[in-house]
Amino acid sequence: MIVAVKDKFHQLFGKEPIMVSSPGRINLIGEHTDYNEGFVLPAAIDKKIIYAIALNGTDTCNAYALFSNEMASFSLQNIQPGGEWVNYLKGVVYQLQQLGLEVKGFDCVVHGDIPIGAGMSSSAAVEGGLAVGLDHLLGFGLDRMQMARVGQLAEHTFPGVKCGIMDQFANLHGKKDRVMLLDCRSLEYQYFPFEFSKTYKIVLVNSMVHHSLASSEYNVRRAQCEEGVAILKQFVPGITSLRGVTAAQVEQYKSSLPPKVYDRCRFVTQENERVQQACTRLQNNELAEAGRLMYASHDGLSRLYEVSCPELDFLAGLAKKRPEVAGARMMGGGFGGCTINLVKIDQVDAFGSFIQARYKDQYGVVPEVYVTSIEDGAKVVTA
Ligand code: GAF
Repeated sequence: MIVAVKDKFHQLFGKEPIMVSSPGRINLIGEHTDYNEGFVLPAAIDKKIIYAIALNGTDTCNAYALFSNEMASFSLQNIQPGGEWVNYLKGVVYQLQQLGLEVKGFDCVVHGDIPIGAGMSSSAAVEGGLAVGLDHLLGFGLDRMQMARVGQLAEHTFPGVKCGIMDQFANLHGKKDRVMLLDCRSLEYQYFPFEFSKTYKIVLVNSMVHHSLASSEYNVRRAQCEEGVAILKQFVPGITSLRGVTAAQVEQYKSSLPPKVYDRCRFVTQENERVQQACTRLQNNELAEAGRLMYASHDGLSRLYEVSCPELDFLAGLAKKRPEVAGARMMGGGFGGCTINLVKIDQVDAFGSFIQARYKDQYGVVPEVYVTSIEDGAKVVTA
């Protein structure tokens, strides 16, 4: 893929670019906790976005998407939201400008193999890749957390999704064969060796469902959590997020919370506890216990947070019956996309064929199956 992107860049712009590889991410557990200042357990993976990028000495940014064979251009002055994939690029440039950095015009070609809308965060990969490329070309000297914040704010201000920091963090901090425990309040993080990779693989199963309400419902969930915090503040003084509340406290103040808000708060506080437990279990290589926490996470996402869909429930339910699967759940924002499954290495092919056949019988569609590996975060590479 890198060679194809570079060749296209030469053909279109006739000069030498730098190349950036920017990964998608998985998340073992800790969903919808990031914007509640909770815990997440993500990793960067081998699916990626590739950029070829060079400065062009003008005030215009030209971007060619190889996946759709489209050129889009925008001026550095007065950048306004609009467009599909190019909206993410505009958002990044705009947010770099907001930091007082002098962005210069550039030409780029972008391509990738992260399935769009599959919950593997192709958007954070587009954002992080551009931030890394521009930081390298223009010598901004931004650290990785600053770049993650640029991507997150780009997402808030341009596509308008009020996302947390997990996806951009994972994209920019990933390390080969390591999962990361991120505390989204302090932004402290730790890398853990991916011990279970000796016996298990992370397999993603794509439901092939893309619900258009994903972004609007995402923002609704966030608002419901904020409503919960506003109410719970009366009883737990000084809290600024659901991170300051335990699942037991949510139970204690249940009668003061509207039913949906209660469910959302219950899920988030329970999920935070699950992430910490799962982390210990994974470090001790207690996969059956870690797997149980993943199934419990799915259950909560489906019943309490209501961000699953029948297809994802079906996939998680199928996995739960299979002895070769330690744990499975829906992954990412929800309303479609992938399940993440921990599958015994020697059973990966059998599991893939089984789940494809059963899903096709049920929904008439063959789900794509991706056997992933854990890789480094976004970086400049040589072609
Ligand atoms: C999306 C968001 F971008 C993340 O910030 C996170 O909230 C996730 O949904 C759910 O855990 O990927």
